[in-house]
Amino acid sequence: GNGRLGAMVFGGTAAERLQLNEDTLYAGGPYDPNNREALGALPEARRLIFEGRYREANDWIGARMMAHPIKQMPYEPVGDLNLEFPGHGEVRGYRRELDLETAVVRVSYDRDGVAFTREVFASPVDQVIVVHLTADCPNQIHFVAHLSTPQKADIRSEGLDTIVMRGRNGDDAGIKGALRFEARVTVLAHGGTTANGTDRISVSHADSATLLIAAATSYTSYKDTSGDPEARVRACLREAPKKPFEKLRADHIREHQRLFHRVTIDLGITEAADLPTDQRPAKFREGADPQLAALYYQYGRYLLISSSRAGTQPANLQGIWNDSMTPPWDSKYTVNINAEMNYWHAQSTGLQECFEPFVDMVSELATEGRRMAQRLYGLSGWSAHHNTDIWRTAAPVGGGSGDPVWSTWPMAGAWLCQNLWDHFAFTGDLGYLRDRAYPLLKGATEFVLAWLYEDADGHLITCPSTSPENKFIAADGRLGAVTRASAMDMALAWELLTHTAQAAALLGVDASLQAQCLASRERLMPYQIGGQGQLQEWDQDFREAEPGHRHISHLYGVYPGHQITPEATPALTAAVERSLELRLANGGGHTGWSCAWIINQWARLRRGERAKKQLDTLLQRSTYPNLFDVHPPFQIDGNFGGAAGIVEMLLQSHDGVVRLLPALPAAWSQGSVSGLRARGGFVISMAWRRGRLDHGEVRATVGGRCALGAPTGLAATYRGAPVMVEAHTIASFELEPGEGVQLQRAP
Ligand code: FUC
Repeated sequence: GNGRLGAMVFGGTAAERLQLNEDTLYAGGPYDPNNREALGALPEARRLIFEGRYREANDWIGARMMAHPIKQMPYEPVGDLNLEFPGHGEVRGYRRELDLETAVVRVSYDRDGVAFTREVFASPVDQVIVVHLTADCPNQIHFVAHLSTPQKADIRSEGLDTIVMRGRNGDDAGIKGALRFEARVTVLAHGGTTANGTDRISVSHADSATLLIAAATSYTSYKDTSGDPEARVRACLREAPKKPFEKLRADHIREHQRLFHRVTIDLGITEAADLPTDQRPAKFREGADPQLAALYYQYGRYLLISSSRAGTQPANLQGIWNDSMTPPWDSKYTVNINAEMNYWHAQSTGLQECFEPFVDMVSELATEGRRMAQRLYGLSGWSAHHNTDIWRTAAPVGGGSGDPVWSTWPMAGAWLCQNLWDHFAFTGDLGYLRDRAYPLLKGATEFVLAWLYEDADGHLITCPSTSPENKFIAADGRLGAVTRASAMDMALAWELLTHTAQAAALLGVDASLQAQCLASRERLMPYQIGGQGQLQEWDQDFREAEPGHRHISHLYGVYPGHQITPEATPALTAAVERSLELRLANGGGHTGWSCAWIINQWARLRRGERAKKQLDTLLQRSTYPNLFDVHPPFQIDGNFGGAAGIVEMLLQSHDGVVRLLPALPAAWSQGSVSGLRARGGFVISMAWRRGRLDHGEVRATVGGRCALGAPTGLAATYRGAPVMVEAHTIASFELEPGEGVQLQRAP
């Protein structure tokens, strides 16, 4: 992928299939799903909940407040480029690889003594997917190329070197398709002869061949579909064919490595690393393949670099690798965990640029979310419910009947703002904070302050409230989902109010809003510890319908939040541990993303062995042979959350302290990293041996105070002078931009 165009490259000998995606090709067109009957329904919903009539509240909300249509628009594939290689069935030495270093796929084999190589990459520089076919003897390249698609489209050849597909996107749930799209393939054969059929190009006896694939839609913005896809693909194919293949390839690799090379990681290497990747997860569990974790981590970075770049759409549930017209959960943006998880590793692994599409999406969603807040609730500010699509709709939707267990959660604004804040926290970029993040945080805060509701005890609560996506068993034995003040809602409000107050203070604006945020934060319904010692999920200690539920929404305050930490809140930390144990004992963590979230939780609780065990599970149980995360067919969030979890075991910075090796498992007793990022704009490189830091450096980019600690202590050198940092203590260093602290093993 190049952020915008993605291809699944299937490999093979007699046939190759490139399954193509373009990041704006969703069904439907701009639409307004906000339910016009909803306004005015809220007081009755609240009354029912306060009377404990949860089921009735659920039905009331389900009948009156849901979006029309009740579902959003699915992401759709462009189609396939098919290559046929007559006579290539039987070959020797077949090898297929994806090189993460170069972002090039390579298929190679030997047929009748001729070595064939096929290379494929998606260039972010030239905005084309490039396929290059070579053999080690002249005149050996014969193939037929044609396009196919599940879309409504017309496919035909143009001249001897071009195949064009022109189509329209699908209608869905009564929303008419408003997009046109075009895919165009240019076939450049070197030597040999070229012929065309109505929809195909064939090449015989060439020495080599290069195919350039461009695709585009008429999507211009979430409100405007009037672009010209033909002009767009022609523009991509104007310059690229003039470049020699080697130049296309070198430019692609340079741009990939600009991002990819920012971070290195070494967790040890064994012979298992020589095995084909699909055989490695089994060795990982035995502890025999620590390099697989490092590979998984870099693969997570590769996938984000490939699916999210400045100017593209953010990575959706399947990144840009969806082959279905009706993908699971529409392959769109689920914002009650999945879309946010996609970016958890962006900051810590040096991929700040890849985060830009997320910021763009949130700012557009904020516009639609403001309209939703007015229409549905009559409230100011903006928010969204648990899903959005490329048309940036914010209203409550759900599968089938739109059950409120999913939909009744107007808190997505707060969660999305956590990612926005973190981007500032990691980069220290005040311009970004002022111009982009703060207006969005402020708008989300306006909504949350208006949404918070004072209960009889004077606490600020949310009502209706769900704990995504869990259900409880009410006193009458009936299932409920909608109640008051879920732990997650309170945690989201706490984090948002904290960050908005901090941002306003840093920018020197909105003094009264700052005060209001802090005052309201103090009045939020506090966490409660339930009868099993667990962190209570809802306002009452309900029994859970599904004790092993995949969501651990109530633990938000540990990760990605930072309200609960072992130092600041030991009793709550113990309750979180208990909650995790209970979830896991009942089969929790069974989806890839859930497993990945739990890795991050254990790491924040400084439980390195538990985090590692969960990572074993992720790699063993929730990883396909190509290392894609399992949530059938595939969901990319687990890849990203898993990569974030690996960082969290090695480096944390959420509580104002840069903590080195906070949750290092015994299996990784020796290793090194370079280029990791911590909040405050610090860049960390370090090596460790026998589970203790050996040497390293913390370097400031923006400068400021760096509080630093490690469980085994450090010998630091600061401005030429030695500073001992005892185990479990924290030392502070004032750093200028570019200045560093050198670290050595404590004696
Ligand atoms: C949430 C999860 C599901 C799935 C979907 C995309 O609804 O509960 O497991 O990940 O998002």
